[in-house]
Amino acid sequence: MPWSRRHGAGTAAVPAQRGPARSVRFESPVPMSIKTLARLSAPLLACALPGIALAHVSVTPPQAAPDATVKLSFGIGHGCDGAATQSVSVRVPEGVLAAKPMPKPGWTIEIVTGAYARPYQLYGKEVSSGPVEIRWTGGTLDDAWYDEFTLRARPTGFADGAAVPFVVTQTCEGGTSLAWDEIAKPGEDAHALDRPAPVLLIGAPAPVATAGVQAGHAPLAGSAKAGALAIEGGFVRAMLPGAKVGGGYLTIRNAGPEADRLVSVSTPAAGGAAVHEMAMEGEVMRMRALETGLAVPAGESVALAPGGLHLMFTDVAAPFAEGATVPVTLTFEKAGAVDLELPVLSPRASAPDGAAQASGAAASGHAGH
Ligand SMILES: [Cu+2]
Repeated sequence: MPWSRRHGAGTAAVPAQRGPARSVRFESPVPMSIKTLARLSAPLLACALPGIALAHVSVTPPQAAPDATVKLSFGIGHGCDGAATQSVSVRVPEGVLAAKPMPKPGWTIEIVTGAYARPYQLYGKEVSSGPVEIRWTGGTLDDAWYDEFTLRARPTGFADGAAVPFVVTQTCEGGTSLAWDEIAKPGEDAHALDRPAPVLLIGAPAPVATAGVQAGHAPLAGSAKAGALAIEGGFVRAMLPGAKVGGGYLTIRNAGPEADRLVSVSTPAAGGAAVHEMAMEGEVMRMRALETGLAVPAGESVALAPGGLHLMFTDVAAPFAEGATVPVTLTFEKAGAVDLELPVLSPRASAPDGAAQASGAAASGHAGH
């Protein structure tokens, strides 16, 4: 069994640590079948955000309140080029204190400690060192399986809205490794990254959006009607400061007997707007513009939703801010131009009622735009 291999050839692949490091190893006391565990969590591997490759390493929940202890699960969706994962290392970012791994049957835990860049107050005590890296080694996670590696930690001293990347390195059978260490610079398009580090957003939980639940005569935010078409449940996700690219989602219902086609999207809030689809490029899911528009068959609904079809806004002048609205014009071949206001929900919103946002839903879990 490959379990007996503690590290494979992974040590060299682990990023450098801060300060002098010390390593403590714990053997997991429970010799449970890892096959069973992997099977239980196997369905959770979809990627929710437009343009981010499927099965990138994710962090759940994707958002945490400032200065609060949070349980974080890192989802590993595939091996290294088909080879089974035998170790997973999570680098604990500066300012994330008191990291404690959750034991994992079949895996050995290693906690690497080191000096912090500055002292922090933790429960009334000053701390200047602590865990800087957590490693799970000695297990086997097949390329075809999904599993999560969990730790508890306390992000400390981050500003509301901060994005905290966790560098994750997988080491696989045969000694190959995969480092999820790319971090989008301000203004850089996170879509372009091949190996993005999973990012934890720091922020108080978003208030539940009212769009979709308000009653009355005024049209719901994010909805509109034009002829046989009804646009429903529209929203855009809030963007990180400096981000240039945003995503929008809505459902188009065609109650009429004739097919229609969404041929263009425009908004004064962005330099460019288009309908994108997700498509496999080799092993990687990428997005691309629908060159001939989006067909809306008679009597059917077409959903633009996180992880699939979406409105893509590029060259956004001022990042979409939660609580605001974005005016959008959809132009259809037959129904003509339809104006609507899309409410800006949390960067993690996956539905207009906010029900699934930041709740650890399996559908979310990647870095925002
Ligand atoms: Cu896109």
